[in-house]
Amino acid sequence: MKKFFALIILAAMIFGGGTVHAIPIPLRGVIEGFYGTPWTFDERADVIDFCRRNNLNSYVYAPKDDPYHRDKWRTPYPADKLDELSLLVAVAKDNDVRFIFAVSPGLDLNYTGPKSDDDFDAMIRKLDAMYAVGVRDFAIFFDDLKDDKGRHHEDGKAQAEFLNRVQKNLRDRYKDVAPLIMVPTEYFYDDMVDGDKIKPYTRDLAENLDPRIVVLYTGRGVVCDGITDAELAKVNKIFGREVGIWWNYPVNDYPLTPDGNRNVKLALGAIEKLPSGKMTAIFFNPMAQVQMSKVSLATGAVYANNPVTYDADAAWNSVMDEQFGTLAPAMKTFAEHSRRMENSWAHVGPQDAPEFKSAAQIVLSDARRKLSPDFTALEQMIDNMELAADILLRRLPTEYLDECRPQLEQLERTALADRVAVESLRKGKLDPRLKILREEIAANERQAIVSESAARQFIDDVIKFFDTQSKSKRRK
Ligand code: 14T
Repeated sequence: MKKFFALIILAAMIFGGGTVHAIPIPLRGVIEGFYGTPWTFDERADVIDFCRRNNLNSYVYAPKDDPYHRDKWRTPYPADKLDELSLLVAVAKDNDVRFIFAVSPGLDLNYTGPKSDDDFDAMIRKLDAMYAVGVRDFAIFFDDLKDDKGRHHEDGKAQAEFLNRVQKNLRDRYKDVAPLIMVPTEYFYDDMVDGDKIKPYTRDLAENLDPRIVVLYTGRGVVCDGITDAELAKVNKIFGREVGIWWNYPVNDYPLTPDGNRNVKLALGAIEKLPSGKMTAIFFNPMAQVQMSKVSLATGAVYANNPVTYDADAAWNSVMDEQFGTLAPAMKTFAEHSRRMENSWAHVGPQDAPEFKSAAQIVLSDARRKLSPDFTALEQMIDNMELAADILLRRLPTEYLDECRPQLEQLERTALADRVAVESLRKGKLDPRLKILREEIAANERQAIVSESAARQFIDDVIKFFDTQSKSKRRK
């Protein structure tokens, strides 16, 4: 059946002069769902306006470190905070963007026992206060409830019954609330199954959850390298409905090295490798850095408005041109070195500077075989990096520069060291400045990471090349 529709669409594209009606994902937008300092009012209002301009229709309010969202979820917002939220709800309404209000009660929610009715009432009071200021979309999240042993203690049936009860209470009293949205405790596929068996929590949740409630999941892993249509279909089958996606790109709230800080690498690539088939919702989890998030969010908007025709590279190029105008060429060079998010468990985003990487590998393998390498392509790219960093440091508007100065300075240092690395290879002798430059880069890596597998890697590779050379000479 799916194949049949794909064929019809393909035929329409070929015979219909390339025009096919876009089928936007019904709920599409940004989820402020990251750990760390929440966005300010102005940043949120700016993002909501950005949503309207990019035909994204939802903003999900779920900042992990708003105490009233998670840690102290029962506590009503104090008057000043509620005022601010109500103003934001009005901004969303003016922009035709749904303001989806989320609560994360899982840390200490009582599903059963003497306190369970009190907790249910606390949740309803919390949501009612938001209804009163104009919110019509609600979400309840149960993610990240694992203890230090990596285990959780949630009961899927109890959770489903709690959510069903909330949903029923709201629908009975208000005719204009949208279906509830939820995130399970086992929110990525590999955590829902054990081999080919569905784990008890997920099975119980899926069996008991009101079919109208929207379920979000993040893919195979928490932060993973894409979702295929087949993978999505498996999760749809588990939950007996069309699920939605919580997409963890460009979010950068996790460290990339064991001792590393959060928010140090900017995810400036296109959204990619997402399904083209039907889904009910997609929400992109952004970075703390709002302006920098807009690159990938804008490509996400192109995707969400027409998943079938989405071309990640084309979208990325036109978004860059649109957002940066005359600075677009420089910004593209910078962004090419800052796209991939990778650590032991997170793997997402287009590879950093693949052309640099392959040019560097060719140069090094020539050097190892004692051929004289052609440095032209590599040097051209190094020049571009330095020029881009220089232009952007001088010309980017402050609100942008405030979010990427450390990374641009790191790009500049990396380009400088790359140049000394090339010079060393050309002379067949390691320039002693290279190790000093590498130290300088390393000293800044807790603040800024760029191109760690491409332009930054080249420095290590060249130093290693000379180290092994001098070792083998000594042996002779
Ligand atoms: F709800 C989920 F879909 C989800 O993604 N939850 C969090 C999210 O708030 C966070 O921004 C995101 C990226 O770090 O991943 C989830 O949080 C985690 C999960 C982990 F397994 C953070 C660190 C982890 F090790």
